Amino acid sequence: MKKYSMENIRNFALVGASGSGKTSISEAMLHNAGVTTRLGKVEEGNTVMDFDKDEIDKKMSINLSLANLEWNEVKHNIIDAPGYTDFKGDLISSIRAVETTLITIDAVNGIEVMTEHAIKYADSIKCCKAVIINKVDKENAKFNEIIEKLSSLCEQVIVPVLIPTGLGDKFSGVVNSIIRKVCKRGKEIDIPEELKDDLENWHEKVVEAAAESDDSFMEKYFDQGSLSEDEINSGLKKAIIQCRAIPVFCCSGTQNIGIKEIMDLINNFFPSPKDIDEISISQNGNEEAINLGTYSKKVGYVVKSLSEPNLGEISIIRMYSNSLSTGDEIEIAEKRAKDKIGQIYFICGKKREDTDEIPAGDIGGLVKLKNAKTSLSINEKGEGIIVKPFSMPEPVYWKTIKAQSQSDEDKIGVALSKLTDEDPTINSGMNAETNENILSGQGEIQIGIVQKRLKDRYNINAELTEPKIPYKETITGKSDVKYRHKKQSGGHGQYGEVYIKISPKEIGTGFEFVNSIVGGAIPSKFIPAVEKGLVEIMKEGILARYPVVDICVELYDGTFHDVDSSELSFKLAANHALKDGFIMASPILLEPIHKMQIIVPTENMGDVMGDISSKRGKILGMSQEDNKQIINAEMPLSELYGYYTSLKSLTQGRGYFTQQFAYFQKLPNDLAQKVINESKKER
Ligand SMILES: Nc1nc2c(ncn2[C@@H]2O[C@H](COP(=O)(O)OP(=O)(O)OP(=O)(O)O)[C@@H](O)[C@H]2O)c(=O)[nH]1
Ligand SMILES: [Mg+2]
Repeated sequence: MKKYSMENIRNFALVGASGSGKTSISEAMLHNAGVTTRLGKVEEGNTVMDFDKDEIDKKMSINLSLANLEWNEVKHNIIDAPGYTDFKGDLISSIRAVETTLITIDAVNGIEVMTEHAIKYADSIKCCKAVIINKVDKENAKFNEIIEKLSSLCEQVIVPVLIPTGLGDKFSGVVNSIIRKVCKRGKEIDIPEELKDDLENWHEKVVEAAAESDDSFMEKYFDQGSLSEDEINSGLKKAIIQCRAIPVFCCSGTQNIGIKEIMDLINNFFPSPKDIDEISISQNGNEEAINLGTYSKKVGYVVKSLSEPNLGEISIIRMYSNSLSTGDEIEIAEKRAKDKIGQIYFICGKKREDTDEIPAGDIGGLVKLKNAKTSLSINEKGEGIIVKPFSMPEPVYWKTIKAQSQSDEDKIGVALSKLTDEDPTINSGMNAETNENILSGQGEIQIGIVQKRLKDRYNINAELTEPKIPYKETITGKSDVKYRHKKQSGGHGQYGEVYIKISPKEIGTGFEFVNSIVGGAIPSKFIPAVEKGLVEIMKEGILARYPVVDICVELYDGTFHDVDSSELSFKLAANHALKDGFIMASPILLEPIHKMQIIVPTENMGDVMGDISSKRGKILGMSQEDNKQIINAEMPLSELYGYYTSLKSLTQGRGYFTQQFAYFQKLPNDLAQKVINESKKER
């Protein structure tokens, strides 16, 4: 396998909304570079990147895929990231592995939710950006409007570099605003008259962006009003690397028009790993940066760990400094766990090619490492360097997952952990309160794929149901009760009597036991048993089998029997006393309330706000950002579990939200009654 110096490598990730054409564009690139002999089609399920069975079935990417090609002596490592919102984890992981985020926009749909996510994520880790407006061959395709929207959305200067000769069926080639030439199928043609004025304006933008990247260029530009061709080229590249400018290209991925021109521009203007000499890291909790020019130890990043029937068990790794070779001992920083490097490959879709090392700046595949999980960092022992630290999005979709047989139940834990290894936005874990295995993630399709892969890969049948709500029980009133536990029917009897006062405590302050026994009314050796009995029944729940919280129980009197009293008798007496006293103290159910930030297009705001109120939600405040409304709200968890689906339908998939647990509050009586009846039925 040919080796490339760092200057001759271009790592970029195709990211953006689902259906915008990322897989089709990478397919055209691979075809132009001679990696394939014919142009595959997503519809026909024969593209290089969408090789997974589920991807072919759904005609969309589900996992990020990697491929490499050579274009005029330069190696392109292309990551094709899935665009569906459920697969945000792979979008984030892709952006962390490359120098340039190549954001794909559908010329008909324009800027979508995932376009904005991609821009936000790339900005948050200072990754260079470029934009491709794809599908300009389609009816109703737009170009200038999208440029305007991008200008209002991004801090950077938007520099149109490849402009369509026309839109829809008038699209036949691209106009390059740097060299002021029109290219049709790789051939330069004369500039059509009607484009000449616009081209001058676009070219001016290019020169301005180049000038702003360097003081001496700026000076010359002010003095002479222009720059030389070399200055324009080096200035524009600098502006891209400084994250000051975003070049915009246009093309048709399926017609393979404009793609070769884009590949040339990637060679000339995208940063190589050598151009980015610093990466942000965190080490022992300190956020800092390492200089890749001077740092000599091994630093790498697990872009994706995959167990793929076609590809096998593979960890895709981006190396930032030093290199990885077979036999190397490494450490997974986040886990401080060791691993040993086995066979190494360069990856092209589902194909892999043996190689002996992954050098700094390159991306390759390893036989799956034991501890390497998507988005973790690779170091030398003891370094503890986390590459480009990033917090994964909180879950917005939850299901209870249950194996349908005991033998499947025994296997499901290991299988789920393998599947969550692949995508860190998927979590599975027992909810100790409801005793359910909860699978959470970014959406319906993602969780559905997990269920399907349990079946396809591990032959496990698992059912997905709505999770139970971890309600709590408490009281609002007081009661004063006594309970005598007495079993004296010959032989060793049982006897214990307790007098307790029960009162409510502030929500969230927990349980308090007060021992006010005087005069040995109850021998002190039995007092712990009383408390144990209280705690036991509190765990089990009284009203509807949910944990009892935030009460104070004062034990102030009791009676005992010299022979028949025991820890058990007093535990049982306390058990029953609390059961009776709790019911008499105006018991209520508490429900978990989550705070949320909901981001929706302005035009959907009215519907979304109405929907929040209909779900017993509370709107705390609102703010506007560009054409979006940010709504801060609170909502009961019981309504939040289904919120992903309703927000999707209210906003046609353009709304999204984040959420965190906030506090517990009283569940309204009518709903509480339903929960109580439900638990009675279950009992
Ligand atoms: N007319 C036209 N159709 C295109 C073009 N590019 C892609 N398509 C079609 O758009 C659909 C989606 O293309 P994909 O390449 O799968 O899009 P994607 O961005 O990879 O989508 P996800 O994998 O879901 O993120 C397919 O039906 C393609 O044939 C284009 O330039 N012009
Ligand atoms: Mg795709």
